[in-house]
Amino acid sequence: MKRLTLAALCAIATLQAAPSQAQQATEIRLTYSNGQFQPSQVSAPADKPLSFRVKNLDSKAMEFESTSLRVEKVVAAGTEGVINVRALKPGRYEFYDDFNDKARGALTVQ
Ligand SMILES: [Cu+2]
Repeated sequence: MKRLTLAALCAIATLQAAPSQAQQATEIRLTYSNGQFQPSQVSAPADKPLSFRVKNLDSKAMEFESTSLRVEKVVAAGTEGVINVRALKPGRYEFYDDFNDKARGALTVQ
């Protein structure tokens, strides 16, 4: 998502970050290279906060985004982004690179 919703989403992400860090978060490590997430399918336990660590190995920026997780974060080329997510109910949550239609993945929470 871009433009008007960006500020709102960023505010949500910031608010969620503080309580997540107090509890023990499940860490999910992803790399992004050649325009793809690796791995693209990940899983995590329900009812625990999560932290995605996304390492962008490509030479241009990507934006880790998920509508269902209500997060988005630009990760500059050659850097790592940390995205904190609230504790989740069981389900499937898709994520993608908002700058690249072909980069998609999913988180399964169970
Ligand atoms: Cu976006």
